Amino acid sequence: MTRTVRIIGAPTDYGANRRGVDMGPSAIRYAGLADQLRSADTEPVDAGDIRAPHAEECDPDTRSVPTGTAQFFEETKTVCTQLADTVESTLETDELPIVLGGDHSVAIGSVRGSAAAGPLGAIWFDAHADLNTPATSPSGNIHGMPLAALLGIGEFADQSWATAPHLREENLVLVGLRSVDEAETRLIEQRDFTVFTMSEIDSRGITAVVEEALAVATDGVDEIHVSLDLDWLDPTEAPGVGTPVRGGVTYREAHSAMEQVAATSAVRSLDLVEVNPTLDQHNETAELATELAASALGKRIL
Ligand code: 4U7
Ligand code: MN
Ligand code: MN
Ligand code: MN
Repeated sequence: MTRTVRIIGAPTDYGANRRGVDMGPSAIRYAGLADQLRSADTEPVDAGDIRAPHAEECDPDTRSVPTGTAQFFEETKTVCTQLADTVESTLETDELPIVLGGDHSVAIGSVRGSAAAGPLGAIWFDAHADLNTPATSPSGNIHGMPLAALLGIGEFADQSWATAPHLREENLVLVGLRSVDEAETRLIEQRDFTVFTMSEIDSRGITAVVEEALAVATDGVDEIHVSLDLDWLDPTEAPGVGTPVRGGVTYREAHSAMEQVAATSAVRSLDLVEVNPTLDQHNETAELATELAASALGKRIL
């Protein structure tokens, strides 16, 4: 049966320092997302973009967290609440939501909405751990905090709009880390989720690492959320991202990982985030995002 995929744009960039990822949804559409999804035997329906304010319209200091810095906290709350509702209702009609960021703060909404449908594992393909809290963040940028928010860590403990009770921490896996802050390292030591750094990919190979990551993510749950931050890839392959870090996975490793994801048939929802077309030569990072989405949803060569 052909699966319907609902494309939901979440054009934010206030969660990051560098401007321009708000153009990600347009860039990914222009790069041919719908055609790629059809080539993966799915039927795309475009729901348009949810309304996200431009940073210039807002006061960056609005925040209702008692300590630390979380810029554009109120805007993030409003947009993520709306996005969570959209993702939740998409799943109620049995469609698969693909959320186009935007900066990675939008994943607070997409994962919360996805987890509303029942117990959920998740894989975070990212150079970063996204586990800062307002008190530990070196930048105050919420795109570095979505996992802490979803797990209710630190100042997020009483932020019910941000937490995802059905996201199972023991089924959460981070893959490809190479830029982790000190407080994030402490959390990784203390908490129940699983992480694989780039060095593990170097020594064990992408296939073995992703196989284990998927086994952990799906252990005891039927479905997973896949959050693909394009900075997971090496900047030579994906230059159009807000926070590039050298030493990421190659084009072929990324495809191979997404093909393994597809083989589980366990994907409930997907994010494509942090695409910044202003840093591309000819929209190549958005194009890559569309190809990887197709691989993750089962596009075959033969
Ligand atoms: B992304 C950072 F300090 N950790 O918190 C921070 F290095 O969604 C970067 O993964 C966060 O792109 C990157 O600001 C967030 C920084
Ligand atoms: Mn991220
Ligand atoms: Mn990242
Ligand atoms: Mn980023």
